[in-house]
Amino acid sequence: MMTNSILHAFQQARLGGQKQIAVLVDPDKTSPDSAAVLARRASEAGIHYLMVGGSLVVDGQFELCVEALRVHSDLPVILFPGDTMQVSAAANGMLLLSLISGRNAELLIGRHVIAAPALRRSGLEILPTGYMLIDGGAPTSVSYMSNTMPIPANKPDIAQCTAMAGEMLGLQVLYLDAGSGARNPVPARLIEAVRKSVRLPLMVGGGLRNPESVLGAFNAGADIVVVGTAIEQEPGMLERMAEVVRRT
Ligand code: 1GP
Repeated sequence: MMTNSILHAFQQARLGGQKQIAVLVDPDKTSPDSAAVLARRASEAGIHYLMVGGSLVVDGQFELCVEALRVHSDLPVILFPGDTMQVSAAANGMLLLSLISGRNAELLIGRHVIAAPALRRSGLEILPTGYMLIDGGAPTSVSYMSNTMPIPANKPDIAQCTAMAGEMLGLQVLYLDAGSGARNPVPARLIEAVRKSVRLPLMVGGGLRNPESVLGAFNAGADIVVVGTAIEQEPGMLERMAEVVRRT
C-alpha cells in the first residue's frame, strides 16, 4: 500500500523549520554488514533518513544493502536511483528524479516511462523530485553518466528559474546536488536564491565534508542535507554531522 508518509515528514519539517539530515549509502562501497552497523549508528545519532544509491551499482549487493538498512533501523530508507534498475521493494520510498538542470530527455521522462509499471507494483512511496546538478568544481560521475552539464555554481538566477519551473510543473521535492565527492559544495548564495523562489522541501548534497559546511547549507535554506562520502571516509563524522542538526 502506497503512502505519502516520507513526503509528509519532509513537508512538516519544512513548515516547522526543523532541519534534517540524510545519510547516503553507496551499495558498491558498503557491504551489507557495514550497512547494518551504519543503520544502527544513524538511528542512535538522530539521523532522519537513510538513502541508497550510486551512479553505478556494479557488485550486486544493492538489495542486501537495502534490506540490512531496513532491518537494523527504524529510519525511512529512500532509494536515490542512478538508473531504473535500482528499485527494491524492501525500501520505504524512492526519489523519482527528473533531471531538470539537464536537457537529456531520457532523464527528464524517458526512463520514468520504462520504470513506471514496476514502480507502481512495488508499493514504494514515490517522491517526485526535481533534481538539479550544480557545478562542484570538477566533473562528477553523475554529470558524466547523465550526459548533461551542471548549472554553473555562479549562476543562481538559472538555478532559481529552474527550481521555479520544477515547482510549477508539480514536482514535490527539489534536490540541489554538486555530485558525490564534489570538490566544492553548492554555494550558499545559490541555495539562498532557490530557497527564496520556491516553497518545496529543499534537499542539498554533494561535497559536504564537515559539520561547518552542513551548517552553512542549513543556514542558506536547505531543509535536508545529504551526506555520503564524508561518512564513508571518516565514520565518526556521522555523529558530528548529526550534532549539527541539534544546534539548528
Ligand atoms: C551525492 O549528494 C550526494 O549525490 C552526497 O554527496 O558523497 O559528496 O556527500 P557526497
